[in-house]
Amino acid sequence: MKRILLFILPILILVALGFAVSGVMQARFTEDKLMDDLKRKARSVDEGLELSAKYILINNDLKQANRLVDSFQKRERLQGCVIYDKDGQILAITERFSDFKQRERPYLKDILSSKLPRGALEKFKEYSVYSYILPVLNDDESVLGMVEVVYDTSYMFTTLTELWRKISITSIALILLIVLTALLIQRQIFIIPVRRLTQWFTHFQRGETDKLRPFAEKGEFGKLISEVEQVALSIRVARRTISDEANVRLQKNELWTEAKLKDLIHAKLGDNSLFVVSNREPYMHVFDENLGKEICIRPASGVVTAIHPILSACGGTWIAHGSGNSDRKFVNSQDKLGVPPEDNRYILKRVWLNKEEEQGYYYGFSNEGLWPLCHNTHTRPIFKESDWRMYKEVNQKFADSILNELPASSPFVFVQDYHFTLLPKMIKDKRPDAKVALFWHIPWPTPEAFMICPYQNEILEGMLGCDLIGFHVQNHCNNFLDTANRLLESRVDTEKFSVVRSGKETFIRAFPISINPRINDGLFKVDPIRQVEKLKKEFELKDEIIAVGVDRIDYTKGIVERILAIDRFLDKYPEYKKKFVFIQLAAPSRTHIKRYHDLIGEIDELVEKINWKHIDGNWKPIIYLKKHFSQDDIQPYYRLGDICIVSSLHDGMNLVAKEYVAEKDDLSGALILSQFTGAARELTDAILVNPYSIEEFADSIKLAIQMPKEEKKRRMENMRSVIAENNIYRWAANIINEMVALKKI
Ligand code: ADQ
Repeated sequence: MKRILLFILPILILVALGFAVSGVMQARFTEDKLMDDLKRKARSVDEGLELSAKYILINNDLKQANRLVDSFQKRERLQGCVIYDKDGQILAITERFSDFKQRERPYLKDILSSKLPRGALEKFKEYSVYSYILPVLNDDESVLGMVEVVYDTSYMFTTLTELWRKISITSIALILLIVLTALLIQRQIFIIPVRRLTQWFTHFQRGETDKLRPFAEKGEFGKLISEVEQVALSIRVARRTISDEANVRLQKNELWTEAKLKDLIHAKLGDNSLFVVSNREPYMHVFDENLGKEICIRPASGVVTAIHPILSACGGTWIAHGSGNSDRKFVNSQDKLGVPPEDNRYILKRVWLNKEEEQGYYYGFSNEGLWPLCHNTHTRPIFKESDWRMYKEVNQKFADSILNELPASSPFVFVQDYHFTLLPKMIKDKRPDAKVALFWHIPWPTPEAFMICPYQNEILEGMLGCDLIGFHVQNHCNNFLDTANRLLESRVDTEKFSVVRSGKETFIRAFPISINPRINDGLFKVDPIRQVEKLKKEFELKDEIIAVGVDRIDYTKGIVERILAIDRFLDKYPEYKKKFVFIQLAAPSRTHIKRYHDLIGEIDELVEKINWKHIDGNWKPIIYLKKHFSQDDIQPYYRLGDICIVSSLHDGMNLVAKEYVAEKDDLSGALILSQFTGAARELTDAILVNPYSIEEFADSIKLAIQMPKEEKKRRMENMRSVIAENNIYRWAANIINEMVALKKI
């Protein structure tokens, strides 16, 4: 619009100026001409009256004089006639000008003495009139009197107004015509070709066109098209080369790395890049009150921790809720931005939710309903009809946003978690060719537990829109198959591990999620040993045994049980007083939900109480750091920790356990791990505990402290090789391989 205005406005101004100048000139000319006509007319009428006036004045014929002046009264428009005697006294006057009798008219004397006629404009009432006075001379050249004709000039102004009206109408019509023509020309020579080029490039990007050339065009635009053609060609060649090289490298049997995953994606998915959708976004822009400016943070979320390295490696588009209070400031017109901000590796598309949507879909149905439903923590799920309605609406909103992005041929959509159970079906209904996978990051409950959900059928049907559903562990897969078998009219194939419903088959597989163990490859931003020393100094630590816990504040993470176990440990083994310190890093989350709000208060109080109970001089057993840390800031705590405590009451996987192990490259340290985490199935060398059994938990802390160095080393080595082998790249590769294999079934 701005550009069109820039194009049209100068033309408009010039045309309008042209019309204004020529209009003024034409009006002037017309006005002069009309005035001239009037003067001539007045003079000739007056001269025509001269003889009659002479006769009247010589004979002093008042009757004739009045007849003459009265004849003007009948004329249309304001016209009049006055006959004066030789002293300048009025003998007869047209009635409508009788006011002249009262007027002082000093110039009459001048006319009588000079014997010269006089024509001038005069004011009469509200009118402007033209008066022409002619002296009437006798044969001996003596003055007999005067005769005056008066003409109203207002018709001149009417004529001029009419003229201006015509000039304006013509100008406006011409201006409109010029603007229209300019717009048509601009559309023809600029907008249409640009639109065609944009369409061609969009299709090319989506892999929908095989045409090598956008279209033929000459001149400057032709040069632009040729440049676009070159870029497209380079992209085509690069894609092909990468895909060939990728196939070669994939044959090698090495550990899964970022590069290898990249190769796999290029080889198996080709140009069809990955579309990931999750509720939590990988980067949030928030206003930092202390710094007084916007900052970009990585949220504390297992999903983000896991998926970010994959998209960093392979590119693609991540669609997520833009929940940062400054998020809108950092997106383009399509609500997209390149991330990481300092090194754009993939596209983040933010979906906006209003308060009502966020409350109903996220806090309500997802986190007060589905989250407790899927975790055995004895927290009662809350299902509200209004929350469910919002949940459905938001799923549809995300579906629309994704469908907008999908390329023409076989895209791969990878949906994350319990926030989007309805999304797979919504996508499949519109794009049956799309391959849709859902990864369920939390546990799947037994059919009996799931059955209490009032919307069980819609949820299962939505999920079964997928080609593949992944869970962390086989047990969750089994629970899901049982649930589908019991609650839906479907066929469960226990050999293929799939659910068939209405002719559509969904495969169920276990893919234990992991982390990117690159964190121990020496690429630290800050020297880790110096960081550890800094922490020791900050917390005035000397040779104490340090245990750490790193969690979102969530009732499933067993933070309360952990603190109770520490209390019991110190009661039971008082010799460790002043020799043991537990540091808990805790990121508040979902604080608008009462259960979470209450939990924050409960933990605050408990920490206070236990510290007060055991405090001795400068020593207290628990250092509680309630805030969100960056990944770089968490690493030194893992290094500092002789022990890491993960005590979830129920957890899909738990990445903190894996992060701790990955960080311990000196093979020191011991992991105390709840047996109710998915991670416990893989990290069998951890000290496994039942967090509900405070006694056993307390003893496991002692066991971790007293474990011989060699034993710790052996266990840590085993756990590290599990994580190195089963890293996040293998996890993603397994899912992609499975999807590609499914295509061929
Ligand atoms: P979460 O329940 O979020 O994820 P988890 O696996 O424990 O869980 O990962 C939490 C992540 O947040 C870790 O990367 C951790 O470093 C980070 N974090 C923890 N405390 C933090 C703090 N104070 N500041 C900043 N970051 C912090 C869900 C499931 C899990 C599953 C993951 C991945 O509940 O079972 O393992 O998804 O699938």
